[in-house]
Amino acid sequence: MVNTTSVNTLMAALTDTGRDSRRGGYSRPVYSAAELELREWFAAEAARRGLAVETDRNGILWAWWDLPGSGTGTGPSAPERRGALVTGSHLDSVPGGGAFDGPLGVASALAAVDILQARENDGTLLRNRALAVAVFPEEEGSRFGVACLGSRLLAGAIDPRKALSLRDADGNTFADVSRANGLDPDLMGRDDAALGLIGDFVELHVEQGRGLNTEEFTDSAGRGPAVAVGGSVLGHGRWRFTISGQGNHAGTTLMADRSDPMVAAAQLIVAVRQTAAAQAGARATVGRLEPVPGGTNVIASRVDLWLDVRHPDDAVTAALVEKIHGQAQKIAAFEGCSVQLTEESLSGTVHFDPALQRSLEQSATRTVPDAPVLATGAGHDAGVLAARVPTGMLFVRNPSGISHSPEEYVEDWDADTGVLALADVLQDLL
Ligand code: HGY
Ligand code: MN
Ligand code: MN
Repeated sequence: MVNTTSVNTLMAALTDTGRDSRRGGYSRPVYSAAELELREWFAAEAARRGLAVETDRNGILWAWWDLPGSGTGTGPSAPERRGALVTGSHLDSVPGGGAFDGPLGVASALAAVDILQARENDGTLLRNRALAVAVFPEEEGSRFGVACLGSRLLAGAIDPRKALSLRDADGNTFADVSRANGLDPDLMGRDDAALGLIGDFVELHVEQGRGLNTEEFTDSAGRGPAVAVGGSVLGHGRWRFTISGQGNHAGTTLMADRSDPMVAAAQLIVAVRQTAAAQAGARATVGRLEPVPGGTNVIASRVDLWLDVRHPDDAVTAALVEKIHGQAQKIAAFEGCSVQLTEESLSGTVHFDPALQRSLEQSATRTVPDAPVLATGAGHDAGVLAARVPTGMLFVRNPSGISHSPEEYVEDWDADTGVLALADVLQDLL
């Protein structure tokens, strides 16, 4: 009899991996020692459940629960795997991120497999298809700058040459780092064989926002549904502004003689906030700014800053970026600087497969009767894969709604409820 393991027990095993003492929270960039340690944890937990663990040519981990009596021929070509049900998420994090963004979906998938294997053993589950738990690399884009890099490569949503030439802060290319982790860059990119195996993809994820905690869903005691079904993923993009001025000495350069890109950057960041605040539903953020050379007694010669803009309407996102670019040009000119804009990634708003969403609503509400359907402002691999296969999401309540921060949190009982809902969703789809 498979003994089921609580998702909280599985998550507890990750508590010390990739802790960031300077930022707080966790820093687990793709292919860092911390993320590789989590990959090993996942492979060991999957093997303990008798799942066949494989790494595909894009570095995506697949743990296969094959149909009974399936041929031993594993690998993506195994015919019995066609139309499989796939669940999972990511293990990499943002710098100083929370414990749940990504790992909760992976740990919940493993805990749901325990429940489903117990149901198959006692005859209450008869499966018509294989199940796989997938782990996608570089979902956060924290090391190489493009979010959902693994699922974009799989789906053909990024030119592999662009992906492979991306560099991390130390100048390592994604090609070199992939090669150092056993992949062949020449084989990376759209993988129709692997995609052809996916019948449906369902991702469980910590809720990033307070949708489940609004008055609409919570009672006077603050109790509310632990789970929501995903309806859509907000379109989002990332742009890099390079503002160039005149590097100089902080002590010998009079204020009137300066072309200081840091001053231009500061004004631009305020303009970004004002422009987005004036547009209903828009989000625009500058979370990363890198002055060159970055000395205390040095007027910067250049400042790179990254803009993250999101809105339900892709045309509004484009118009916001255009407006902000115009503001940047004016501000830079006034400061005697120049500015260059580079689009680094862009994804349109995604609405999940309606039939799969209805199935998730029916199944999830067995465990969580009042589970609402919520949009998410965060990007996900499920959002990228939606262009190629039917995908859906479940969100688990996060009391504060805070994410991409050490304060991200999920109550144990909500996490357990999320697993039960996921198990029911997967069972009905199997
Ligand atoms: O940026 C995002 O929305 C996601 O967490 N990668
Ligand atoms: Mn995530
Ligand atoms: Mn995230």
